[in-house]
Amino acid sequence: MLIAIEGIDGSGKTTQAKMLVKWLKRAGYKAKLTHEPTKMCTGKTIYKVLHGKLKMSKTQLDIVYTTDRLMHYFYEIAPYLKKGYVIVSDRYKYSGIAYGCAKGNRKFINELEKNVPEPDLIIYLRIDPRSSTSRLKKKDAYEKDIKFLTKVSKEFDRLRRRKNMITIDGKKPIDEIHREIISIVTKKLSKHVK
Ligand code: ATM
Repeated sequence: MLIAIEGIDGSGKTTQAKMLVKWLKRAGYKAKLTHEPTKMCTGKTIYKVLHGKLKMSKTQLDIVYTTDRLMHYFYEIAPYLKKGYVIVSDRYKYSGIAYGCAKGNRKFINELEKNVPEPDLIIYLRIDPRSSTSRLKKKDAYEKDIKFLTKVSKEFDRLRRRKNMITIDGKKPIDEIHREIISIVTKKLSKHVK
């Protein structure tokens, strides 16, 4: 089963993804934590752009994000799904769609992402951009821009209507969010047929 944890920067995704994997392992599941952008050559290229070390147009960058996602899926996700792992991905396809659409590439992004495999469950940690940016220590190209994060947030809100996406209030205490996630994941695992 593939679980994606999504949200804007500073929404608590990484903390919750780590806590969930720890809990899954303790509960006896084979579990693996992954992240996008990846550590593969495509992910490294993305971070070079985000840190101003490489120049690329928005469209070129979106193509690299989707390529990175496909590399992620085929090398780091699919082989483990076959072995019965629960994969928890800190960002996945819906980060691509929300950030890409917020940059104004809506039609192009939707076309690019059309054939990227769907996660079984998406947990969206919803938080307002002012609260999230105040949590961030290091700022990169997008994180500096509250206006941009507000657009991304609206795009995530638009995606919330999807039936496999569950929204959690990202301002709640860490442990309370963790308990909510466990309850959602437990229900999903009990219904999940490999
Ligand atoms: P992290 O903050 O999770 O390291 O991700 C780096 C950035 O990549 C993040 N925004 N900032 N800053 C979100 C952005 N991103 C996209 O724009 N499209 C994508 O497909 C993904 C996976 C991330």
